Amino acid sequence: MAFDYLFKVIVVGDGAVGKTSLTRKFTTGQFRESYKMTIGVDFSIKILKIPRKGKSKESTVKLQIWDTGGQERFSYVRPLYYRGALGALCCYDITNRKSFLNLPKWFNDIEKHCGNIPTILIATKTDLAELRVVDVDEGQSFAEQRDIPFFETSAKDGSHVEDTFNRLTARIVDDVEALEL
Ligand code: G3D
Ligand code: MG
Repeated sequence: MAFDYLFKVIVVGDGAVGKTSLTRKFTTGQFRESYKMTIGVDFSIKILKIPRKGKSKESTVKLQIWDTGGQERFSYVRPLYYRGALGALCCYDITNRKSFLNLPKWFNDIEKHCGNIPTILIATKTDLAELRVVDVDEGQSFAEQRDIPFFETSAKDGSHVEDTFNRLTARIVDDVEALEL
């Protein structure tokens, strides 16, 4: 299929926050089906149509989504994982405070390897409301401090999964098209 752009994006965050589940839900529509634990660096592909401001034609984007099983913590894999990424989803789990407290580390890694690329803060597992330990307000204010978008998602019920990837992709398209002008 013809496409206007090919973008690499990365999904980062602590182990077990739901990075693979989010990516699989978006690319296959399924949760906890036919998916293996992430072993090493893996990527999924999805074609998206992004409306363009003030133009009738939409942009077709082939999104290459990189997801890892934590191996990016090893110095020899990390550059490969981050190299060429044009956007990032930085994830924490609303039922795991440590994953929220570790966010600055992930943001530092993105900045160190990719510079100032479009990044979105993602809270995962909102279907587990009774197990929530990180309030919406905390995620919201973290995102506001960094001036980035924030979405609360669930790979299980699909809540805001499409929105996150569409928003990130639209931001990258905006950046690229601003450069082309
Ligand atoms: P990771 O890729 O960040 O390491 P995974 O995380 O996608 O492998 O998910 C880790 C565990 O959390 C998995 O459970 C997965 O099913 C669960 N999970 C991921 N997203 C959600 C969600 O939105 N809702 C719920 N309820 N669970 C989720 P297991 O039991 O397989 O370890
Ligand atoms: Mg994984």
